[in-house]
Parts: sequence; structure tokens; C-alpha cells
Amino acid sequence: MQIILINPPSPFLADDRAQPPTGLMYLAASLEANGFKVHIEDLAGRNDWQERTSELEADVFGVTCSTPNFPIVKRIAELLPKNSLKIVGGPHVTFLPSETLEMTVFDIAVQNEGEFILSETVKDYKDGKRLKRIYNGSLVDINKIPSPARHLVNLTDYHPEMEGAATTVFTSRGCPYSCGFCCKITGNIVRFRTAESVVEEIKLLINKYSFRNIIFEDDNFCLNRARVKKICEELRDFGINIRICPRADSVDKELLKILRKAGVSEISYGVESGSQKILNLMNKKLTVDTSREAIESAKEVGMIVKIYLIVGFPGETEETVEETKWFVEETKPDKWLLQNFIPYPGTDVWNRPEKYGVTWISKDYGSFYTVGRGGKGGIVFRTEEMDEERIRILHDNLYAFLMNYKPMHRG
Ligand code: B12
Ligand code: SF4
Repeated sequence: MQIILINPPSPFLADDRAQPPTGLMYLAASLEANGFKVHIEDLAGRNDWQERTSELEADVFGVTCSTPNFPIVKRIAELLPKNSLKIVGGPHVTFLPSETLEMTVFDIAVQNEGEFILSETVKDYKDGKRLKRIYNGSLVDINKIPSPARHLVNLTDYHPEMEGAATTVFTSRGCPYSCGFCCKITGNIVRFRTAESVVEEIKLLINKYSFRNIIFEDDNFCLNRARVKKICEELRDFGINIRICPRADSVDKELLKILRKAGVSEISYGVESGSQKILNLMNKKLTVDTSREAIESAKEVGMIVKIYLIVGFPGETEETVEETKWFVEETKPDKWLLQNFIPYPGTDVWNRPEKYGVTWISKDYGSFYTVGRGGKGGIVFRTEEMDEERIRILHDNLYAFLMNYKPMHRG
């Protein structure tokens, strides 16, 4: 039984080879552990993706789909062999499984995490059992799944934004917060990998793959302080550089010093806005002051600081954009990334638009990207106060200010 897992291209992005397709590498590892032969076809960065897809041959295809990838993923399914089993999963499908099946020629949609359910489904298919159209993989025990099948991709083909060759690691999944712009695909309960398994994976990346720069891609690496300290204790002598993205309220000077000693050279915070009014509307449960302190403290211990900003959340005005500019002027981050607010399926804004004054949300999923080529994102909703033009003006105003402050870094 030959299985091919496909990562679609994302031509709207400045670089769609910024990171390896980790979700597919996890799925492949579980399939291999169940004795299946798997190939990962990464179409990212390929202009000839349609020709390439038409050439693929396998019994089962699994395709991953984020919302802006939907139109391309739909086309990929049409190009795959008619007699193959075509399964689709990923963030978009998790929230819109029935609609995805109605709008495409996929046979099966899988919600949530696919490590166990995909192998079970393929086994059932092999045994000729009757299959359902929608499966829910739920949230898996991340201490019971194999490490990503990194041998199935060429890790050096990807360029995460860090000094020198870098790659990514997930040490936990989940987040207990409920920000209105986030689709919370990893669930509310945080699942932590053991410190031992994280350290083993990092040793493998150093010894087998020669990486000395690692990005921890967790939603929030610092939620369990005791575990962070344990990992840091182990990593101290490795001499590697690490980038993390914790919530600003999960770190303090003491922890930052420990992280710095363990090799954390770069830290990114989801600051989102310099306006407390906007943070409250977002349900971010964070104060502007906390972000300010977290930036100052990280700089004091010698880390490069990057901030993520969102513009155009319902309620944004010229005044709130000005507050974000003041915040940047005052805190002087080393790097920034500005994203347009997009009401993704599964977010609170998508589920309860009226609560945010949202009067229309587009179904043109190909435009559902927050930042793409030229620093621009799609504009896919309206509120009573903000039409598309006004959202564009607010974005361009802040973007011009930030570019004047420092050029943008992707990632
Ligand atoms: C790292 C990351 C990136 C990286 C790398 C992406 C990559 N190559 O994988 C970069 C910076 C490039 C990036 C870009 C973007 N990202 Co991003 N990103 C993430 C992040 C933090 C981790 C993704 C990841 O690797 N997870 C780990 C793996 C194990 O999980 P997974 O990929 O979801 O796969 C699991 C399941 O989804 C499922 N599954 C997935 N595919 C399939 C396929 C089959 C057949 C089956 C059965 C199951 C299955 O099983 C997998 C194993 O459990 C997530 C948030 C999060 N915590 O997940 C956001 C997230 C995926 N990104 C998001 C967004 C919006 C974007 C952008 C659109 C932003 C933009 N610039 O406009 C782009 C689009 C990229 C793209 N083409 O998909 C949203 C997606 C929302 C949506 N509805 O699509 C998320 C969920 C953040 C959020 N909470 O809102 N991103
Ligand atoms: S944005 Fe970050 S803190 Fe907020 S819900 Fe999503 S993962 Fe959690």
C-alpha cells in the first residue's frame, strides 16, 4: 500500500519554504510505525505543482490544508488519480469538514490531530472495511507518538528565520487562552512532552542533522516553569542557539536569565497591539505594560526581541494604530511582523461575528492570509465601522511606519 502525503504550495507567501511540513512529518512517522510505506511530496515553492501532482501515483493520498491553501488543495484533489483514496486534514478541515467535502472531490475529511486516526483509516481501507466520510482524530497523547519523520524531507531545503541553518521542534501542544483571532487548533489543555524526550530530540538534531539553531514552535513554551527549567538545565552545555515564542506574561527576569544561559538567543512575543482597548477586545488577557516589561527584560539579558502585531481587529481606529506606533517607538524591538486580522474558521470572530460588529465575512478562502508577498494580507470582512478600504488604510499606515522604523523580517 503506497501512501503519499502532500504539502500544497502557498504562492501568496513571501517564502513558502520557511519551515518543513511538520504535521505531515508527524503523520508519516505514525504511518511508518504501523508498517506503511510513505512518501512526502512537498510542493511548496514549485510553480509546476499541477504537472507534478498529475504524475503522482499511490493508493492513498493525504493532503494538508490551511484556509488560504483551500483553492489549491481543491485543485490538487482533482488532479490525483481517480481510483485512489483521497484524505484531507489540517486547520481548515478541522473546523469545516462537511463544507470541505461538499466543495471538493476528497473522499474523507479528518478533523484535529491525525497521528492515530490516519493509520487506522488506512488499515481499514486495506482490509476493505466500510469507511466514514468524516473522522475526528481528537487531540493525541504527544508522549505516545513517534518523532517527526525528518528522513522523508531534506531539512536543509527550508530556511526558518534565524542566523545560520535552523530547524523546528514542538515540545508541547495546546494553550489555555482564547484569543478572539486564534483558531486554537491544539486545544485548551496543554500537553507537555517530557523534558527527557525533548532533550533526546535536540541531541538527534545536533548529532544526526548537524543543526545548531533550533526554533521551539510551541504555542507557548514557558507555561510550565518547572519543565522549562529542567530542559534549560540539560541544554546549558549544548552550545546551541534557540528561538522561542512565549506569552509575555509567562516570563520574568529570573526565567529569562535561565533561558539565555540555555542558549535562547531570540524571543518573539505576540504583542498584537499597543492599545489596551484592542487587547481587551481580542480577549488577549494581557496588558500592554506586561509586554513592555517582557521586552525590556529580554533585551537586558541579551536576547534579540521580535514582536508580532495584528492590525485591523474589529474596533481598530487611527487612535489605536497610533498607540501601537508609540509602543514600538518606546520599546524598540529588534524585529517585527505585522499581520492583518483575518477571521479564520474556528475563531471566536468567525463563530460569533455579531459580538464584534462584523457584518460580512468572505468565502474567498484564497485571500485568508495575514501577511503575504509585499507585506500585505487579504481583506475578507467588514464591520459597521470598517469597510475594506478603511482596513487597508489602517494596515498601510502602520506598515509604512514600521518599515520606516526597520525593514520587516518574515517568519
Ligand atoms: C509553524 C506555523 C507556521 C509556519 C510553518 C507552516 C508549515 N510549513 O507547517 C509558517 C510561519 C510558515 C506559517 C505560515 C502560515 N500560517 Co501558521 N502556524 C504555524 C503553527 C504555529 C504550527 C504549525 C505546525 O507545524 N503544527 C504542528 C503539527 C503537528 O500540526 P499540524 O500541522 O496542524 O498537523 C496536525 C493536524 O492538523 C492534522 N493534519 C494536518 N494535515 C493533515 C492531513 C491529513 C491527511 C490528516 C489526516 C491530518 C492532518 O494532523 C497533524 C498531526 O497532528 C500553527 C499553530 C499551531 N499551534 O498549530 C500556525 C497555524 C497553522 N498558522 C496559521 C496561519 C493562519 C498561517 C498563515 C496563513 C499566516 C499568513 N502568513 O497569512 C501562513 C500560511 C502557511 C500555509 N501555507 O499553511 C493558522 C491556520 C489557520 C487556518 N485556518 O488555516 C494556525 C493554526 C495559527 C492559528 N492558531 O491561527 N505558519
Ligand atoms: S494567540 Fe497564542 S495565547 Fe492566544 S489563544 Fe492562540 S496560542 Fe493561545
